[in-house]
Amino acid sequence: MNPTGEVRAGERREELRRRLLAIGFDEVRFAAAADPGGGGLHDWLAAGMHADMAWMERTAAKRADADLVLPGARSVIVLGVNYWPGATADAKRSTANQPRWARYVLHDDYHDTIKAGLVAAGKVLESLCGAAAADYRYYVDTGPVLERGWAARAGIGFLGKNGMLISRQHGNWLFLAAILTRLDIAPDAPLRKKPLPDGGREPAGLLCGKCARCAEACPTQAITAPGVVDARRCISYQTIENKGAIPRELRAGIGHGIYGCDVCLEVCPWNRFAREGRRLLLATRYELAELSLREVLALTPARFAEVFRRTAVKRLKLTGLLRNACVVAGNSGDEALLPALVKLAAHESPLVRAHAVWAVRKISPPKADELLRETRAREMDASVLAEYAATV
Ligand code: B12
Ligand code: SF4
Ligand code: SF4
Repeated sequence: MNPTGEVRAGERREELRRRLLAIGFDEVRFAAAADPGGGGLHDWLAAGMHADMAWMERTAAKRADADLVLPGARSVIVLGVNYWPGATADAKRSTANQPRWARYVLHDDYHDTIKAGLVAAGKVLESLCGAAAADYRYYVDTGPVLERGWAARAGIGFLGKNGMLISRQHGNWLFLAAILTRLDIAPDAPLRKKPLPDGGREPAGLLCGKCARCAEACPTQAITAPGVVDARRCISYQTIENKGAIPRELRAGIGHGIYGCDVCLEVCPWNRFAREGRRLLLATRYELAELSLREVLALTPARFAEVFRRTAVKRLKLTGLLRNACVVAGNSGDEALLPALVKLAAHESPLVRAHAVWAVRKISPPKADELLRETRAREMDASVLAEYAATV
């Protein structure tokens, strides 16, 4: 490293990598910030696949070009954190008829815990590189940066047909983060051997071969082409990002998935190389997977705040979680849940009421009219009345 902020290959660059690994990142690699890489993003947005995530549209130009985020950016430090829980903990994650949580959410919110690592990484950068390193931007799913594209560019892994950044060491189970800097750091090589194809876009499915397990397993057919996920059909979007009603035609596909979806990740053969994560930047909350559906359906605002404190679930809010729980209950076919669902059909939120009505009618078409007689008589909201009238 010299006073102009050049960090060429060699001892100093490897010292930086060593110190960032020691903080708790499981992958630390470097990419040159020069070429924009948003070709795929623009097509995806033009097709409306971002659903109502308007913030994706607003920040599209920045996402495609690091220079618009940090003028004069020269390098991207791309970081990965392995969150594979190991086979034993994973086996406990869900049993039949238990609500199923995406693995990533069974931690204190990773945006917070990994951010602490990024703050520490910034200090390392400053101490190693001095004034030239002082201005940088760091993100962990928190900024306008195409994290998977940069990770592929830096050689952390390849973009799978499921859209995920897949690592040969960690499979699909890597959180990604990025630091944009004006330092000139010699880049690491990507896994592809050929120059980049169209518009700086990393090829999807580089190491997938003929495999198509992810697209075949997706319960809602959300993978429309290799590497392309239509958020409108994706259970992860519907159960986390969508604040409104879950489209009726997608509810059955959600199965037991109460928050997020790991189906296209867990079927991937590259996971066989994954080892249990070190979790230096994570705090596990595996006990959440043991909550029964009955407990979730009975959550009060106070209990919700207590159970999901510090987790990403708190952003969904109680109404969002109850909405999802009603869908899972409907799919379970479990008549023992009917009393809890009938109670939720009188909930103060029309969103919860609508999904509770759907669930009661799904579980027991013959009993539904009788069970819902009172709530139906009192119902004034058009969206909920539509659920009473719909075919299930
Ligand atoms: C919006 C979003 C979603 C949306 C849309 C998903 C999607 N397909 O993009 C929804 C809510 C559905 C979602 C779901 C999930 N998400 Co999400 N999501 C994001 C977010 C915020 C933006 C992704 C994005 O830009 N999408 C638009 C598409 C078009 O872009 P893309 O998939 O990144 O791929 C493009 C780039 O790679 C680009 N590209 C190609 N070559 C190059 C080269 C360069 C240099 C550059 C810059 C770009 C580039 O072109 C590709 C498109 O063709 C990122 C965080 C971030 N800031 O990047 C997390 C992120 C992608 N999600 C993540 C996770 C964990 C998930 C889930 C697994 C959560 C779950 N269990 O429920 C699912 C997986 C669904 C799936 N199969 O993709 C992780 C993925 C980690 C990994 N190893 O890949 C991320 C990176 C968050 C993080 N910091 O860890 N997500
Ligand atoms: S996360 Fe689930 S719904 Fe979304 S593409 Fe993957 S398998 Fe399909
Ligand atoms: S499941 Fe198969 S096709 Fe899908 S990402 Fe993994 S290797 Fe590629």
